[in-house]
Amino acid sequence: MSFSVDQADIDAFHENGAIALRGVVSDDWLDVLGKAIEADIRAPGPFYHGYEPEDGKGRFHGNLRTWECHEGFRRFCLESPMPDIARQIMGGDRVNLLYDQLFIKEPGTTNPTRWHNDQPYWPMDGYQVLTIWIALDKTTTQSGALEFVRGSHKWNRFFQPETFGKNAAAGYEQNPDYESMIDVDADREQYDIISFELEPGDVYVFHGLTVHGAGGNFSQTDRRRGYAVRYTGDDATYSTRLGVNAGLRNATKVDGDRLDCTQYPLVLSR
Ligand SMILES: O=C(O)CCC(=O)C(=O)O
Repeated sequence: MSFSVDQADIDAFHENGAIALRGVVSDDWLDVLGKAIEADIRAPGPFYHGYEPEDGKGRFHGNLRTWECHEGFRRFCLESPMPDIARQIMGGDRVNLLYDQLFIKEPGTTNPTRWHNDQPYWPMDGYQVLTIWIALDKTTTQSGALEFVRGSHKWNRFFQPETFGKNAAAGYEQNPDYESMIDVDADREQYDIISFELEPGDVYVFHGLTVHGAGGNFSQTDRRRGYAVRYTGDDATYSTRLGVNAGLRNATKVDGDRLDCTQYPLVLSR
């Protein structure tokens, strides 16, 4: 099954840096993803980055490159309508899978996802890069809907990566060319913040440079399972900047290379 993205949504993506698309992921695919998520929670792959919240309530399960460990994620990333949706939005002829990532906030996990933008964490240069974030559950303001600073992908600003757990500065090399993250919450009025609530099967699509964050899951009963798949387009090339997530690098690549390889497979080409 294919999914045709309206031109108005494509325009809104390029203008605002983030959109919501409704009814994109079928119940069958949601079932595949739901099973793969439970398998990953039982036996996480090597890039697990979850944590127990400071107040002892809830649990955050984060993990990346899960498609390399679980057949359901692999099929979804490569064979579902997602790569073609990415191509329609980015434009161009080629789509590579950069990687995928889980963001599971169990009921009562009050930890927010800090404001950040993604591309500083990623070993690639280029404008054509986006995330499709799939809602497995109803995702509301109370349960941790994502928020985006409208148009921030056009700032072309690279903010220093931080970990999402307790010790923000740990784990990432400092890049002197990156800026310190701005404190959006300290002055929310100054920024044009947009957010969308999602039903299961709806998705966010947002650019790699869009500043975004999310609240905790304050529901005591409902999970907030988000599954993010990152795709690149024609203009993407490999780049080993300082501060990039070490788990996303590839030792066989040098700066300027096309991404195509087993780790970043070419999924579509026309
Ligand atoms: O789901 C979340 O809480 C954060 C998602 C996110 O930051 C991302 O997909 O880049």
